[in-house]
This record gives sequence, C-alpha cells and structure tokens, in this order.
Amino acid sequence: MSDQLAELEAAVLERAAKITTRADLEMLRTEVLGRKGGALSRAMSGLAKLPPAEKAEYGRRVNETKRAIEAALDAALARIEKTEIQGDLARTYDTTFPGNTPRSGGLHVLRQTLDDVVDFFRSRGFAVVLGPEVETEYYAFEAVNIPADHPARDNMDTFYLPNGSLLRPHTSSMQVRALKSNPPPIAILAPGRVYRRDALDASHSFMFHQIEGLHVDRGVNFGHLKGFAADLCRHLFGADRRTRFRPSYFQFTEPSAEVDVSCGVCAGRGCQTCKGTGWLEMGGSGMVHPNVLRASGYDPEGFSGWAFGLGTDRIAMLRHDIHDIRTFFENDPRFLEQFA
Ligand code: 2U9
Repeated sequence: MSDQLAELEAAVLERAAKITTRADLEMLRTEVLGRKGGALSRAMSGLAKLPPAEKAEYGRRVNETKRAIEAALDAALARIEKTEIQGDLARTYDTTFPGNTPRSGGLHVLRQTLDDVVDFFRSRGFAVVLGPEVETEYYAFEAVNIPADHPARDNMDTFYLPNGSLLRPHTSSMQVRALKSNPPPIAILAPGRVYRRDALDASHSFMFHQIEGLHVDRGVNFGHLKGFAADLCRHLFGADRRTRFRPSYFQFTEPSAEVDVSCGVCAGRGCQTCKGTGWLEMGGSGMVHPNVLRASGYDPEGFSGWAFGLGTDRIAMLRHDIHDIRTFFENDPRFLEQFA
C-alpha cells in the first residue's frame, strides 16, 4: 500500500512539473485530490481493509502524500501565473523598443541669466532685494532725482494706474527703499520686471527685465565700479572680453557711463553684429547722484557709491545670439527647449 502512495506521489509531481496551463492543472487536481473518485480518496478507502495495527501509520502516509501533492500543484500554479504575467507584458509592451522620453522642464533662459549675475554678486557679498512692481511716483521718480517735468514721467512713457501709482519703469525704486531702511554699507542687487510704454518690436517690449547693482559706503569710487564691471563682463561673456566706459547721462548718477563689452563675434575688429564698432552695449552705470544719496538720508560729503543697470533680456540676447526680445515671452517650446 505504501509503495502505491509513493508511486502516486512521484507520478503526480512529475506531471505537475510539466503542466503549462491552468486547465490541465485543474484536471490533474481533480484527478488526484477530487473527493469522489480522486486517486487519493481511493487510496484512503483502502484503509478499512487494513489490520488495526497498520491503520494509523497508513493514515499518516496518506496525509503526507496529500501535502506533498498540494505543494507541487501550488508551485505549478505559481509558475503558470508568472508565465502569464510575462506574456501579458510582452504583448502590451515591446520592452526592447525605444520609449518616449518624457519632456523635462528647465529654467527659462532669462532666469538662467539672472541666476548667473546673482551668483557673481552673491559671491562678492551682495544681497538681493525684491520689491513691488506697482510703485509710487515718489520712489520711481522723485527719490532718484527725476524731476516732475522729465519726459520719463509722461504717461506716454510710463503706465499709470487710476489711483496715481504706476508700474515701475526701473528697479531703482527698490534700491532707494533698501538705502532708506538699512544702515551703511549697502551692497545690493535689485532684479525684476519693469514696464515702459514702448511699442513692441524685436528690441522693445512694454515689459522687460532689469538687474541693478548698488554699493554705497565711505570711500567708494569710480575705480571700484570699473573693477566690478570688468569682472562681471568676463564672468558673463568670457575671460577674453574687454570692457570700455563711454561718458553718458542718467538722472540718478553723476558722472555716468555706458559700459560696452568687446564684440565676441569679431574679437573687437568690427563686424555686422557690432555694426563695425567692435563693441556691444552692456548697460549703464555711474556714481550715485548726491541728490539721490540725500533723498535716502545719506550725507554725500561722507558717503559715495556706484550703481549700474543691466537689461537681463539684452544680456541673454547677447550671450545666446537671440535676435528678438518677443521670443522670451511667447512661450514657444521650440524656442524655450534650446536652453532647458
Ligand atoms: C540708485 C542710484 C542709482 C542704476 C543705473 C543705469 C545706469 C542704466 C539701464 C541699462 C539698460 C536700464 O535696463 S536698461 O534699459 N540702466 O543705464 N541704471 S545707473 O542707478 C541707480 C539705481 C539706484 C539709488
């Protein structure tokens, strides 16, 4: 009898190992473990004919065989399920096919430009100051020495709100706020959006970006400004670039100077890009006007400072050979992706 059980177990285990479908597996399960007519129930029915001394041992052997067979059938089911999943996967995806790479975002090229200027000044101890885009006439004009009859104050140039406040035309107003509310020395960078009533074309926009820097302390002179401007030029455009200062005029600085950087296309020899001059305009600068210092509560006899202004958009256009300021704001992914 025991030999028969061993043979049954061996035969079922061998068949279970070869089964590949659920249907075949269920057939085998019924054939062997079925309550009525299953091979194991039949073996169990032989129990009655055994002498009492052998019954217990035989019963134990039947149970052992049953457990071994159940384990083999379970293992076969697990194997079949695994193959089914793999089959599903293979049908749904060709895992060898190149997938669709999801588009990843990136910083806007203007933000990258700003971050680069901010890095330069932060490493030299400057703090970044932010402020409101809706300004009062006082901070936008009066405090930076722009008199009431100045054309910039005309509503042809500046956006006024019905309540008499305005959209800031430059970030200088933030510099004044910072000067007024902090003790010297002042070393700050004021970046942000500014607004002017300009008609939209390739180089003008009613909204653009500025970065202004300001250093006020005792003994600050034009040489400090030149050093900073030259270093910033090299940081932004490359170690081989030169800078030059051209006398200029701004209400909030005296003396004032335009800062030019040598043309990177022709190395200063003169080409189409620089209109034959060998130089590209980078921004404006100067020594803070005594009236501006006074308006912020600083005595111009004891304190002096330099200031500069950059157009973030213009710097990005120069660095990346971009020819139209409108492309920054149109959100065309074909443009934006080039800088992501
Ligand atoms: C304070 C005192 C002085 C900021 C300055 C310029 C020169 C300048 C332009 C560059 C290109 C504006 O974006 S742009 O169109 N800016 O030429 N800005 S000096 O001078 C200040 C600022 C604040 C208290």
